[in-house]
Parts: sequence; structure tokens; C-alpha cells
Amino acid sequence: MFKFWKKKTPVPEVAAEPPATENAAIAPETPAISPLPATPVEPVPPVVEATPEPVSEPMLPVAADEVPSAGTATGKKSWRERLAGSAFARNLGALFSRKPKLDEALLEELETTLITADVGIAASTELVENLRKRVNRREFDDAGQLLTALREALLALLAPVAQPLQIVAEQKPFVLLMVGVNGVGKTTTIGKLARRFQKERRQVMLAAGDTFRAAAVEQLKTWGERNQVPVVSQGSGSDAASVIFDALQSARSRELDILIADTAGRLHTQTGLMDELGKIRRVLGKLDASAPHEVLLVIDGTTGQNAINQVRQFRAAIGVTGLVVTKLDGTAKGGVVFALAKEFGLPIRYVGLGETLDDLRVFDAAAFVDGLLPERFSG
Ligand SMILES: Nc1nc2c(ncn2[C@@H]2O[C@H](COP(=O)(O)OP(=O)(O)O)[C@@H](O)[C@H]2O)c(=O)[nH]1
Ligand SMILES: [Mg+2]
Repeated sequence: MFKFWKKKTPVPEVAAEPPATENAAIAPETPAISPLPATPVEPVPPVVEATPEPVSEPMLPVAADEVPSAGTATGKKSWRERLAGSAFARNLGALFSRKPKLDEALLEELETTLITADVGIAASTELVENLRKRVNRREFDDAGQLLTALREALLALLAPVAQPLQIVAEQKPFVLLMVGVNGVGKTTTIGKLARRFQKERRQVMLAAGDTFRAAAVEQLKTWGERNQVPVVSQGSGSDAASVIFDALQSARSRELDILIADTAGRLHTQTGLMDELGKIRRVLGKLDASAPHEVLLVIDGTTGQNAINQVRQFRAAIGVTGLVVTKLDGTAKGGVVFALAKEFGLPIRYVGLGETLDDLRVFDAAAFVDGLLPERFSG
């Protein structure tokens, strides 16, 4: 697999830091780390058999993004283009293109549209109730003005959570932990983020903390080789906390700016996953009490209201400081972003609007709302 990516370019060897004695104390169940100094990290035989994945192995963004072409040079798609397929955009567009009368029926249809687009009952009801009051006070002359008011209300909902990730230079390396259930886009997002940070001339290291699946480690390693980003790994089945601990030591001694750690999205049990995340946090804390500096929970934008449960669970297990909502292109309903903002108020750092590098965007509330609403409406 992935053979077609593999080029014979010189690759920076990631030498394993000699494990500190406290590492052994923290993770005594991981004897597989070689005590020899300056030995490249060799994959160790997996202790746990990786469960076969039902889905085909996804790719990190490589070729399409990095081969310059007319398309990528000029063709960054607008938010509207990317969000056009969402149920939110389509249904709202259909509702208002009929030039509806400003009446109770329109308000009810609007509420249904929002709920079916995953905005959530609470947020949808509140939004429409506020609009209804204003309709009753005769604040609007027509449906277009109602839509303008809806736009403002949606923006007000998202403005507090549109907080871009700030990399604090003093926290070096700045440790970014990616968490989220299987298949949401963690590893892909890591690749996109790493390239973004590289473009900002920051030195990045990756930690292959999804040790549950052999393919996940390979995926990250291959991507790292291709992009000259060092990847610390120990092969599938090894202890994730130990891999990430080693990576932090290594990133520190090499004075790198950012360490991004991948994690598993699923273990044998949900409790196992949450315990592992807790352990990663504890182990990192032994080296740097302030690490991880950002725990990014990745949410699949097509998940619907289950996203709410995922945030609750990961918050309880490890704490979450920011969200990435992926796959808002295509068939996503789009509204889950509002539901998350309403329910948690957690910063939304990035959104995924597609599979290319350019499609991981810093979350921009106005661009997002305007990308969902009908293009032309009278205010
Ligand atoms: N359309 C689309 N696909 C995405 C996006 N982000 C990730 N994916 C795809 O989602 C799939 C799973 O991604 P992966 O990073 O392996 O998920 P992980 O299990 O959380 O690490 C891959 O096929 C990715 O290409 C996005 O923003 N839009
Ligand atoms: Mg992954």
C-alpha cells in the first residue's frame, strides 16, 4: 500500500531519544524501546493484533496539494462553493428562492429546515422563536429581511467560538494532541496542519500515537518521509503514551517548534480509549506540566447530533481546548457547527471543506454563514 508515494528522497532519520529513566517508570509495560542511544526508532512487532478496518485506508493529502498546477495555484474554492452541497445551503436556498410570504408557515418551515440540517432542536427553536417575536413586532417588511436577521443571529452564535489556534512560541515545543473517534479525519488533518505550520516556517515533528492500527503508523510515517517531517513511531501495538513521551523528548532536544501527536480513535473498548488518552496526558505532564498545549477534538461534520456526545465524552476523558469540524463539503448537513457552538462554546479552530491542503481552513464565522445562506437576498 502507498508504494506509489514512496520516493527515494533522503529522509531525516528520527533517532529515538534514549528513554529517560522516568519514562520506564511511567510506562513500565513498554519494554520495546531500545535503550541504545541514537538508534533509529524501529517498529516493534505489534503486541495487539490490529482489528481489520471496515473502511478502505484513507490517504493523507500529498500529491494533489504538493504538485503545483494551475488548479491549485488559482483554484482555491470559495466557502460557498464548498458548502453548496450541504442540506443547510440547499434547503434554505430552496425555501427562500420561492420568494415566500413572511408568515407563520415560513417560520415553521425555517425551523424544520434548521433542525433537519443538524442545527439541533435547542438552537433551532431559539433562533426561530426570536425571529417570530420580531415578526410579530413587525420589524421586517419581507422574507428577505427575515433572512438578514437570521444571518445576524447565526453570526452571533458563531462569533464567540471563532477563535483561531494561537501557537505560543514560548511553549516549545507546542504540543498539539489530536483526538476523536475513528475515521473523523485526525490523521489527514495532522498532515494538513503540518504543512500549514511548515509554510509558516515552524519546525514540526509528528508522533504516531495511533498505535492500534499498523496502517495508521505507516500512513503517518510515509507522509512524514515525503514531506521531510520527522515522525516518531514504535510500530503498532506499542504503548501510545510512550511513543508520544519519546516524541516530546526528541522534539525538545532538537528544539522544534511544534509536536503534533496522533491518537487512536478506537480501542477494544471505549473505556480503553479514554484510559489511554488520560495516560497520554499524565505522561506528557511529567515532561512539561503545561503540555498538551492544545487538545484538538476532530468531529466529522456528517455525524449529526452524535457529535454532541463525542464532545461530552472526550471532554470528560482528556479535556478539549479546540475543535476541528471536517467533511463539511459534500453531504454534510452543515448545521452541526451551530449545535456545537450553542451546546459547548468551545473554540472552533479549523474546518475541513475538502480533501486538499487548502481545504483545511481557519474557521471564519462570517465566511461560513455566508457560504450557507442564499447568495442574493434583499436586506
Ligand atoms: N471530504 C472530506 N474528506 C475528509 C476531510 N477530512 C478528512 N477526510 C477524509 O476522511 C477519511 C478519514 O480520515 P483519517 O484522517 O484517516 O481519519 P482518522 O481515523 O480520524 O485518522 C479520509 O478518507 C480523508 O480523506 C474533509 O474535510 N473533507
Ligand atoms: Mg488516523
